[in-house]
Amino acid sequence: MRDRISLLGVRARGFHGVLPDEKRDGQDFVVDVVLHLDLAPAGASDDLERTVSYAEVGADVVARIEGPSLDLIESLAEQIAGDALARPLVRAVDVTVHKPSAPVGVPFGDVSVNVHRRREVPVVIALGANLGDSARTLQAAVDDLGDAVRGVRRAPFVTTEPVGGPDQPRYTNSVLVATTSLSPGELLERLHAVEARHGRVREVRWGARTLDLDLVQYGDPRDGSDVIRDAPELTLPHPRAHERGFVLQPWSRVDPEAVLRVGGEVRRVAELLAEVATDDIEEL
Ligand code: A4P
Ligand code: MG
Repeated sequence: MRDRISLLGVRARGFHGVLPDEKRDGQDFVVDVVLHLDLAPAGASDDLERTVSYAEVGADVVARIEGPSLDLIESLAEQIAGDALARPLVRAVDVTVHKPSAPVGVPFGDVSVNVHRRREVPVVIALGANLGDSARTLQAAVDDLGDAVRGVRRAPFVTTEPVGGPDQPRYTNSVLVATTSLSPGELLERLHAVEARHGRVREVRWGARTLDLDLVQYGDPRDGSDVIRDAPELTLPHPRAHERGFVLQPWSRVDPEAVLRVGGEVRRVAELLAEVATDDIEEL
């Protein structure tokens, strides 16, 4: 994510430090905050709701500087980073806390700490293949995702009857749940790169493929942090996941408590699964 909002040089008086006179007399702290988020939606719509208000971030910073006394500026930086990441849309943050009057004991220009923190977002990815050694390809694809995802849990492979498209072999499918610090667009790019590495070509829609990686859900519908997007290049949640046994069955196996937004409603995946045909699904 290359887009940023920088708020530099926020100054306030605080009582942070190890020494008793720092806690008693206080001193000025200066904070720089750089937020990493996708600014394109706000740029295209001119809508403040689609970005982060730097005024609110500034108020948060001052509240932390003036707030309860801490020993370390490391802790202050951590708290400010936590506040910034708690704001919707913020993917990552850089926080620098300067303490220009710190008791260093020698003449000095500035002392500061800088932390970089990224938000981890839960994601659900559906995997499918019906050409070549499908199970092997799916396992290799999970490995190839590398540092794009963390804490990966993968459902057991199942074989399924093809849904839609021309006559084609049975599919091997699975679903993985993980977290990512990438934006939805960046993650989709990585999925496409892994598909390409495994010889995926796009000729017939819903046609046979060596590998299909679909982003089913990004964020958590339970707390409303899931991304809802209606663009052809990336629709979220995946518009057909809720009606497909080959997604719902493995997903509910790897996460029995999973939920999916369907229209305006947040539904349990196990419940959606009960509404679709599953007799053609076989565990490998
Ligand atoms: N795209 C939009 N939203 C997304 C998203 N959430 N995740 C765009 C991934 N891609 C998304 O995808 C077409 C375009 O959709 C891409 O350019 C992407 O930017 P694709 O993978 O090239 O084509 P596709 O997979 O043939 O189309 P689609 O619409 O993703 O198909 P489905 O609905 O995923 O169905 N039967 C069984 N048993 N098992 C299967 O795995 N898979 C399909 C594909 C059909 N039948 C199947 C299975
Ligand atoms: Mg696809």
